[in-house]
Amino acid sequence: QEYTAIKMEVVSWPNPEIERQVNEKVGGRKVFLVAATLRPETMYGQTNCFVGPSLQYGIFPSKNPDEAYLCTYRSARNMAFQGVSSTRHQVEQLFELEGSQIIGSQVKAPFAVNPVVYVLPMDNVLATKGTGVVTSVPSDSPDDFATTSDLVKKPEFYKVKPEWVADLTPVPVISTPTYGEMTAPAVVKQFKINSQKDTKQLAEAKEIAYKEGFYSGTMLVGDFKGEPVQEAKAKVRAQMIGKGVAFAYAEPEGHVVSRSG
Ligand code: ZZB
Repeated sequence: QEYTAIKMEVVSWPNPEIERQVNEKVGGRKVFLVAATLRPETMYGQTNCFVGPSLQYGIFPSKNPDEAYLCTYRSARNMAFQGVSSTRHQVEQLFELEGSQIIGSQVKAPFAVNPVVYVLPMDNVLATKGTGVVTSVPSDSPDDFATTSDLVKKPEFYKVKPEWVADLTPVPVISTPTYGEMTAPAVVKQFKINSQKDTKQLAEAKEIAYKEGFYSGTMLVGDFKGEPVQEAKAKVRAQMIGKGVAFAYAEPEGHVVSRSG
């Protein structure tokens, strides 16, 4: 599985204590949350970033001497075999932290209409897939739309501050003939999905949204506005990698629960 790893630079930590601990261990390197995506062409519509609140994360030095990457240990190990890390075939962890400690951070969202977004909790983040960091595009990802809707409805239940969820309105990125400019909200409605807990319907909704976006979608924003998603996808990815805000990240076969189709 070939992902695009999106580098989301930390602009602020949720409290001075975690900031102090990170600075002490990571030194002069800038810290980036690294989100694995299969849909680089949707990055214009990022509204926030998700981590699993009870998952373990680490901060790992990049081969770029002024950068460090926050992701799961498992994904850092894969990166060490893909020429991303400071050391080859070997993981050096500078700092370990739990997802709950990252929530409320602000990170840069490259290429997004919203340049800076909050890190928020998602129950369904899998430790066994990608980097454990998921960038959220509620216009085109049913999981992201269901989860952001939950957070807006019940901020105290999810232990998020109201200001963290004040600006999660989906941004139109892709138009599809069946669902218009808001594919994920339309599919979520069609499948009568009420929350992120409706995992079975969400898996089906994701398949539909993937197919519709990829085969029939047209870009509404960015340098490839008006082009079919099928053509724009690789071009946006190449631009992001060229600008140094993303890199290729592959998941070894057999270690992933891959989607069908
Ligand atoms: C942004 C995005 C925008 C995504 C979209 C999807 C969609 P797959 O197909 O199952 O491999 N993801 C990545 N890592 C994880 C994880 N550890 N746990 C849960 N979700 C994860 O899924 C790949 C997609 O699932 C990734 O692409 C990421 O969300 C999320 F408009 O990134 B995506 C219709 C989907 N649309």
